[in-house]
Amino acid sequence: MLNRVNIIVILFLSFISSYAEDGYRLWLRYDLIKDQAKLNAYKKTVTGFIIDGNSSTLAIASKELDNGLTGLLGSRVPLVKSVRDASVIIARFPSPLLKDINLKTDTKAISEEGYVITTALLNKKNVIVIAAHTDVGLLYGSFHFLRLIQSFHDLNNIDIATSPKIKHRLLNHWDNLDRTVERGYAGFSIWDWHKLPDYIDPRYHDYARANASIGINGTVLTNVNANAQILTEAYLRKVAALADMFRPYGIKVYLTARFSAPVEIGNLKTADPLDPQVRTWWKNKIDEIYKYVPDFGGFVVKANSEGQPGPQNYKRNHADGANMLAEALEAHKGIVMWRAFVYDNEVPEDRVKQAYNEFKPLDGGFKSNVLVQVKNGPLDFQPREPFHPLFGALPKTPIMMEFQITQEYLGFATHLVYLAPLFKECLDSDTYTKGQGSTVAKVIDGSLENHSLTGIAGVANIGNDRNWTGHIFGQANWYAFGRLAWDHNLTSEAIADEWIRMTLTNDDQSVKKLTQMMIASREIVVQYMTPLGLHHIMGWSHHYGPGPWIKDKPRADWTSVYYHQAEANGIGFNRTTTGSNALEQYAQPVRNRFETLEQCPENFLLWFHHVSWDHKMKSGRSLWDELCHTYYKGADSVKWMQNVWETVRPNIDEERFSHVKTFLGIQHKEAEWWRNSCVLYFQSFSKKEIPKGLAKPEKPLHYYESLEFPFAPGIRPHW
Ligand code: BDP
Repeated sequence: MLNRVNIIVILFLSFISSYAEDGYRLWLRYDLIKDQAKLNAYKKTVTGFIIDGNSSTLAIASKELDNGLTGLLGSRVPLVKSVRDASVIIARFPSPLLKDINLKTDTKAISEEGYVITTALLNKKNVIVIAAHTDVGLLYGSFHFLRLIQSFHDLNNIDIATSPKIKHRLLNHWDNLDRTVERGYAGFSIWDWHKLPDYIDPRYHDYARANASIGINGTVLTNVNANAQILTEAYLRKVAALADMFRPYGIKVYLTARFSAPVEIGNLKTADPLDPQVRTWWKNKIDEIYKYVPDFGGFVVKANSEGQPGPQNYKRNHADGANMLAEALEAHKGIVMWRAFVYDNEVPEDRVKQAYNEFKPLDGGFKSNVLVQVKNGPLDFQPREPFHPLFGALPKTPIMMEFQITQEYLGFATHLVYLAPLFKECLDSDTYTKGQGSTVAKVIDGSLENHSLTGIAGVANIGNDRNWTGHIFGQANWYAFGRLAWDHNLTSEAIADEWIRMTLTNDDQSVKKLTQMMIASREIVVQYMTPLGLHHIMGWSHHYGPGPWIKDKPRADWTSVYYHQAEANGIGFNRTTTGSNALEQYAQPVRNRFETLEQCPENFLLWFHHVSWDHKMKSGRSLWDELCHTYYKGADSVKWMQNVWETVRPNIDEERFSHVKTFLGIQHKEAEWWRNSCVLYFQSFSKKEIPKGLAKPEKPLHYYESLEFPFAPGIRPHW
């Protein structure tokens, strides 16, 4: 029998589902489960929940469970007052609600943010217990519990105990105060600085929910190319409003510190980190920040890189700069994330070597609340790079990872590229710095060198587009970053499976096909953009589209010809002992593996070697033929992705189906554009025919070279 409450719920649900499927709800959709058997099973197990405590964090958990369970199960799952009426118990250890329950898990094994989700017997009845040491742990556990139902997990005998492997799991927004986003392709910044602090956009809550659901616990609000204005009183009030809003979700705010702020907003004549007045200025400024934001997380700093000011302007080093800020932050338990993305115009050295050269001598010289933030690869977020040689090379310094979620070099927001395989490739790389098994993951989770201060950052792909990330599948990259930040042992496949089930469909066949497509998508983009170890051959400045012909710019290492070195005899950057010897920065046997042409994996060939066009590849083809075949294979594979997408049509709503379909069309067009441009351009050196069976590009090289995109999104503004 339908009672009144249920009728209202049903009306409400049909109202919700009549909303356009514009992607706004991300993976937190909570639509009614269509599989009747599953629905019945969950309805039987989940009849009412109880939460012990009443903090604002628990209020969020309660609301999420209420909305989520009601949506998924189609009728209200009440928040009950007595444990006798509850089938799901959410409580902090040692709660009175848990006193008669024998938990299977040793609660000591769970860290502050961790949680358990387990089944237990209470009064001869099976109950599900979500338990943690903190309210935030319970919030994370509640999201996980909802995820189990969203992705059709069996709740009988469930027994999960999980804690994050990395302490600081942050998004880095490259957002400017005028709301443009550097390298952002999903609209403008979601931070509406003008209306803050008074107007709190409801969207901030949804942003926080999404982050909390995957365990992200910090957000750096501002661009690494920093503006000192953010440190003025007017802006600190705005930052405080955001921090207050995010706090119950377990999210701390961080800012980027412009090194020259004491001069720009403090009226000092210098920003020299050893100058007592400068040190006092920063100390006072930091004390002031903590008055507004008592749990302020700390600073990210880009210094002496790409024109940004830094300690080297005063003949000091990176440690001098970082330590000055760290000293003032220490009293408040704040941290400094000092970026290692540095390269110097004056140094005529292979750019990929410069960060290591500058930071290696500083190991042991940083204060204990400093992390050195290192990009996954030594160049700059290319479709494929080897791992950065700094991982494992600074044993006395906590090193944190910086991944780029926004697709600056991966087709912007219109290309479907699932990034978990790229992230995993780096995390799973063995640095051998302490013998076999010294993976990058172990460097950044602190286990290799026993560091307790650990961190990971992802450059956000979020903007004010209705679907947050521009491409529906861009959401998967935000999701995957958070999941891997929590547990880098998860596989790319498992994360894709979860995301698809929560976001798109629970149809097993479709999930399987989409997982395959997502996993393949990373290699496909490498094939049609930068195969066989090519890198940095994109369009000038905006980085949109191919630009292997880029040369004669103010800096050689901002051009493409510097990196591919194509000439009549061959192509590739020699980084072996006979070349720039960048390989000397890696430990053995990594170095040897890359050093010899025979052993070097072909997907890194042109990263490390300059190779003759006639070089025989493993396939038996010449390098030239292989290069062409790979470009064509990549572009053709996008057609395969389009076909896969067509096959799942019956299980996807019309609106998101056609969004993705249209974007795949753009991706295919652009993949062919990349292929044609690169093959024709490199042919002008190799002077060889495009192999038989591969269709000739429809336009001549000069056509592709003539294309201009003055208004491509994401361009850096003037700082
Ligand atoms: C490069 C971007 C540039 C960023 C820089 C950085 O093109 O906009 O400022 O990285 O990470 O990839 O600082």
